[in-house]
Amino acid sequence: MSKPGSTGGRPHTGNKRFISGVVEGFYGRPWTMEQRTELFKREQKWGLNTYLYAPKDDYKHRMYWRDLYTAEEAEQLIALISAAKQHNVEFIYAISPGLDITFSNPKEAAALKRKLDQVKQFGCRSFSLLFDDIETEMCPADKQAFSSFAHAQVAITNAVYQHLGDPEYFLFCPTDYCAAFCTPTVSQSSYLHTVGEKLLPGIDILWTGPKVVSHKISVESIEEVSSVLKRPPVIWDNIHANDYDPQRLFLGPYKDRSTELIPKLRGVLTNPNCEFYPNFVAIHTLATWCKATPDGGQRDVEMGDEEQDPFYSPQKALTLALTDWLQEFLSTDQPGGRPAARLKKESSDEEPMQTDMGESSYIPGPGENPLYTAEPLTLDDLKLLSDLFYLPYEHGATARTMLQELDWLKTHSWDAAAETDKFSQSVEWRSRAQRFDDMCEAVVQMFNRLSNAPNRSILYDLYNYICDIKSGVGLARAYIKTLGGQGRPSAQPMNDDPEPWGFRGGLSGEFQRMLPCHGNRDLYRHPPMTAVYCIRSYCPEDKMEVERIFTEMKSAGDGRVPLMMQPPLICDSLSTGEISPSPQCGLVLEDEIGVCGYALALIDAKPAAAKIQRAVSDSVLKDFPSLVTIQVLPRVTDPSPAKRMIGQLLSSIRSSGSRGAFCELRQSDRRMLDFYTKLGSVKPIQITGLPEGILAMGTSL
Ligand code: GDL
Repeated sequence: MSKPGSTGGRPHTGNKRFISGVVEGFYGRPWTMEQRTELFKREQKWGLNTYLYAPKDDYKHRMYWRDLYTAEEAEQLIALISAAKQHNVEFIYAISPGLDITFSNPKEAAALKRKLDQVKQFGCRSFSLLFDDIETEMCPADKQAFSSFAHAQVAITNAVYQHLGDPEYFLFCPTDYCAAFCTPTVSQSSYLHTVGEKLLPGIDILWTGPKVVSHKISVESIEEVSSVLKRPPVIWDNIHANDYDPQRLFLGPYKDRSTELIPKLRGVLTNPNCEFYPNFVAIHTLATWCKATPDGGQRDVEMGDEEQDPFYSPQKALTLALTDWLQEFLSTDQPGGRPAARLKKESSDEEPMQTDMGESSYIPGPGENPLYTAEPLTLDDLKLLSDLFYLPYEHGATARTMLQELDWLKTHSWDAAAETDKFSQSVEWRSRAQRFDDMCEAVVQMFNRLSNAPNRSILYDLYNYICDIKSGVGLARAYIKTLGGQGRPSAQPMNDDPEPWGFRGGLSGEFQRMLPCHGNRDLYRHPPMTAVYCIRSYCPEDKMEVERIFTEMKSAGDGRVPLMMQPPLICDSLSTGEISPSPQCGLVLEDEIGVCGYALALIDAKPAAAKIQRAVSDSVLKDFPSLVTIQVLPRVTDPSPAKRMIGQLLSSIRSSGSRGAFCELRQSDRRMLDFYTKLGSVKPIQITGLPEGILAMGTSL
């Protein structure tokens, strides 16, 4: 590796080389020795120079930090350290003694030195002490010996640093390693001030930015912390870390850190996804970023856009990374692997990427099944994959479009039922539903091509995530099909007895959904609703407004039959105010214009039936003794207020002891018909003698 002071074409801080690379610092299964060696190769190829060994759940890194390595472990570490050297990568060995160290006990300092001496014997020259994620309260012995936690940490770190002979690279991770952890602020943090003043100047300090997972890191924030620490920090960047959420993976580009930061920092180490292979983008784009300096690189972005970094475009860096990654997907990693030979050729002029004409190749005879062939993965597939698993605070463009479309299709679901020739909304709804379906299909196709890719190691690291997104998208797709009236009952996500993949997320998902704030931190924020609705109890003064809505909707229902000629419904007398709803069984919906809907019920439907001389058989009334009616003006495009009202009504009816409720509908009233159908629990029922064009639906309570 380059000697101190040599820059390897990369930026300087003072006369020191800019530290760039990877920290294996996440919780969970550590990478294998083979993966780490592969990492060193990549780092060298892409111009990164450092690897910080800090796997949180490696026993001897943290939990049993005092224990020395066995001969077998030593052999592995020696090989690893030597592999790093071969690839010009600085291997920094980190230890995390903070869970239980007693700072004031000389035996503890001795144990730490003994352990690091052992690693030094393995050929390691660079070290790090980490005090992140630990209890901040000192034990009584330490309280007596040190005036603060910072003093305790600094004392042991300085002692170890000097014991090891002032290594060229020695990193310290403070307990307050981001602005959010500082009390009260970065500039007023006595902890950071002590660290800044007392830590020997040859020791560098790790910092994650404003938060543990920082969305953006600004130049000003780095200037502020540097002045307190009295040195520029090394960024421990958690932008691609995914150890805190098993459903997330980050395949977006390194982003929202201006390249103006580079001369103000001592270095950047990314702590990426727990899965090794999917880190191709995280590390490749960081390498592109590190090279993007006024002296080291060219301008990467057109002049004139103030918002953009002139030397680094995340989009371009992503495309570069994905283009290289595609090649890796397409090369087999299996000894004797065959798949590339059987990938369908994109054009007949092209040679297959790899031929496999081994003895075991089976050639189907006449009339036999042709061999299975898989479409090769494309760059567009990888772009889509990256968009679906982008960054912690941002979805990729396609993911955002899919969420927007789903949201629109949901809020305009009533348009789906509108008659095409009458309402242009329906045409729009259907074409947007088709577009959404196409986007879902692209996800499925991407999944298929990925799962046939020759490189199985990358696939296996991605597998759970791509299955998860495929299922999530599949549910949304089935839902939109159902709204559009094309859903097969078995495909309906909300049927009575769904398979376990119809209710996703396990217990943790259930906990989340039960919390009132569920979803309010979703990355896709709902566009502000234009209307605010209020549901309140019906009172006699609402009679006229309710009747007005009833008349308006009746005439909108079937313009061909004059109002007077339409046969009455049992519930009409409720809507016209001739019969009052039962207690707790009247609701009115208001928006900013005024009353825009109502829901009324009778616990006992008989008097209303009698009023229009409709004979409803006793057997029907036994199962469905109560009657409901609901109407909402077309300006209410959001179906949820109507669902709320019906839910509230049915719950009042149920608490009165009724076994069920029914309603009558005009067949021409497609909107209400659609509404009840989509509720799922309300089903058509047979009532003999209903006039033509009228049907009944009921629900048991
Ligand atoms: C942290 C931990 C790190 C973990 C990351 C993301 C630091 C300094 N420490 O706080 O080990 O991977 O969060 O969960 O970042």
